[in-house]
Amino acid sequence: MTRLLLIGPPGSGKGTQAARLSARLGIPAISTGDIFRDNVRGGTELGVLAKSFMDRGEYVPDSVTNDLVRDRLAAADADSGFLLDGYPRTAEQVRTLDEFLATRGHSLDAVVQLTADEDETVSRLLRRAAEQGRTDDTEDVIRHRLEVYARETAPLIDVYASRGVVVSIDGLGSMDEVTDRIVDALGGLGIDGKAA
Ligand code: B4P
Repeated sequence: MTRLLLIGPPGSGKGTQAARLSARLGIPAISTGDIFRDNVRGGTELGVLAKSFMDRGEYVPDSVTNDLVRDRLAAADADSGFLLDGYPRTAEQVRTLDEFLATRGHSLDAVVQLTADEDETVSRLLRRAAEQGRTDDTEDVIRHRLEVYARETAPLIDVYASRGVVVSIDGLGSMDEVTDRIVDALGGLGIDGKAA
């Protein structure tokens, strides 16, 4: 059973690597960003609320996000492990996740930190804006997302580092190179994919 999370600034490759690792490790990738975007597309109440925060580069309120993730983690397919992508992002979300796992006698096996400098992340997100037209990928909103990340989320890495579970991975290079680095680092911890 493998329980992982991926953490890093917007554009560091979390969503990209989560999909690849999910396939390699045979565990569901749970992306709060994807869940919010699905709801925006579906025009649900949650989607309308989430969009009002996402379009400004702000985090969706903890109360909403925590309820959503608790429900998702309680689903049967997460029993055999999971890879959280983009959650937790605040100290309150860490507390909620800790509590959820502790009541089940579980804990995280590893926290994969993806690093990438600001010039690279901004240029990746502007490229994605040109290709996909995501409404939160305009330059002003991207800069704001990076500020919010530095203020709210970057400090969480120290929290997990003090528990000895952080694996820091250089997110620069090709997508395949980054995947190989993560797979190697997890392999060193005894966390292996189903098949090579
Ligand atoms: P997310 O969906 O998590 O968006 P993100 O931080 O931009 O990362 P993403 O995973 O999409 O991008 P990636 O780096 O993989 O969150 C969006 C919003 O949802 C947040 O701003 C917030 O409002 C809300 N939200 C989500 N979770 C929340 C939470 N827990 N609490 C509150 N609010 C929450 O990829 C970026 C681009 O780089 C892609 O185009 C990709 O193709 C490219 N790329 C990736 N790897 C590359 C490589 N090695 N080389 C070149 N390009 C690469």
